[in-house]
Amino acid sequence: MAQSHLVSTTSEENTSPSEQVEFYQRAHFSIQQVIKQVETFPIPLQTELQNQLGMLSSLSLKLNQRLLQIATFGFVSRGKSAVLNALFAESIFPVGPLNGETQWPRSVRWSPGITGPDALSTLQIELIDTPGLDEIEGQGRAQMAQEIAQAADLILFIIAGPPTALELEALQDLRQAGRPLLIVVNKADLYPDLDAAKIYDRLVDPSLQQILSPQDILLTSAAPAPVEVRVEWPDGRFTTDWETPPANIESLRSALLKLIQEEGHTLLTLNTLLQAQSVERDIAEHVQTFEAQSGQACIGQYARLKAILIAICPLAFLDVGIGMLTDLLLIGTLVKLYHLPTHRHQVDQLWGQILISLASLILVEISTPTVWGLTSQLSLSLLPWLSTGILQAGMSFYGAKRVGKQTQTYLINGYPWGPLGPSTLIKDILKQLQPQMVLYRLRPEVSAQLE
Ligand SMILES: Nc1nc2c(ncn2[C@@H]2O[C@H](COP(=O)(O)OP(=O)(O)OP(=O)(O)O)[C@@H](O)[C@H]2O)c(=O)[nH]1
Ligand SMILES: [Mg+2]
Repeated sequence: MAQSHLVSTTSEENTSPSEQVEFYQRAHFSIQQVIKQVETFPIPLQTELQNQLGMLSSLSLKLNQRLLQIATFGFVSRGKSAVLNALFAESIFPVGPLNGETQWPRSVRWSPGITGPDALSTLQIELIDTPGLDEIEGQGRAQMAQEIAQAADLILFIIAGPPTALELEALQDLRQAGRPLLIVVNKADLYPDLDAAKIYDRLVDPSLQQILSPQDILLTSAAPAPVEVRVEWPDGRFTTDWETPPANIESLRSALLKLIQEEGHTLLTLNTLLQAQSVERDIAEHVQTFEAQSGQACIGQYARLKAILIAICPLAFLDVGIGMLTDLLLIGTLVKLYHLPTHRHQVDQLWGQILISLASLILVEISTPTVWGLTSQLSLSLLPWLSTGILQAGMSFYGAKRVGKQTQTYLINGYPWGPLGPSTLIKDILKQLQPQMVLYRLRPEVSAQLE
């Protein structure tokens, strides 16, 4: 059944294979570029960034292997492990009635047994079983489950019956993190009256209804409870017996395969880039802290130099030239100091800052005759020269400080925004999303992570 469903949806592929390959290559190149860049940093800074380098390497490996990670997420005893076992049609993960049966995350490769030139055959799929979110003894374990869910490309949010208030809260958190998810309503055998529309109505928060559609809510019975059956014997006797019905997981299986088929590549690339973006921000913050003192000293030196040169230079047009030159030198020195690349976007913004700094200087130059007039009326011979000098010096000092501060900010914030930076690629992927995609509904949340 899943097979025929897949065949019918292949033609609806949302991004062309060449676009998918292009995004992969760009994402891969983007991560490699940062790794190479960090290797040019001073050795003590490189040592500080070992964790970040490790994360970038594993992201690069994940992309190379085309490894799509799907994690279960939910409170204890909802049947997270049972659902995965039913997908595998094998008892791989421990299942039990006691809360906290799963103590550590475990992952297993899943091949749904479908071949063909599509996403399902080019992607490797890993299913990850996690401990319950409300693991009583293990705050740490619940935290671990959160981290895994954040790193996964797709989440199966498993509930049993109607969602509780706490489950709705956890869903909200996932929404804010921009995680794509399917809601699996397990133990459906115990709730015969329940359907997807009823669960959808329980998502009282409109923002949750925005990211989910009733099709993303799937009812399953991964390990149905035994049912009592009446057995009629040839001699006319009736006895009762207990029978365990087979798992009913087909709706989840086909929805999952359809999603992987249509959006698997995009899910993998987008999520890898989101993680790479956060690692790059972290790197930029480390660089800033590492160079904080030198950066301040450098800005101070250039600001003083600019102020002195402009104060003693008698010619107005030379003042403007000196102002521009020192601002440019300051930017150049900061760029070298921070070892971070500059991009067109940042350069344009910095030109804006330099122009503001020059404009304020020109304003002082223009107002000079007025100051001279006033002070000479007061017959103070040296005062005109002194007062304009101080005014120009102050303005130049302040202007250079501003240019320096803005350069620091643009270098740090602009780091993931290079032409091949993860933020730029994420923006490009968001533009390609089609309205029928699950990811399309998450655009506001993903965009919020770009800011
Ligand atoms: N009736 C019914 N029981 C189920 C179903 N799925 C799982 N169970 C039972 O629910 C209990 C918990 O299942 P698990 O798969 O261990 O649940 P879990 O969410 O992995 O639990 P933890 O690992 O403790 O967080 C077990 O006793 C299962 O037999 C189902 O579809 N119907
Ligand atoms: Mg479990």
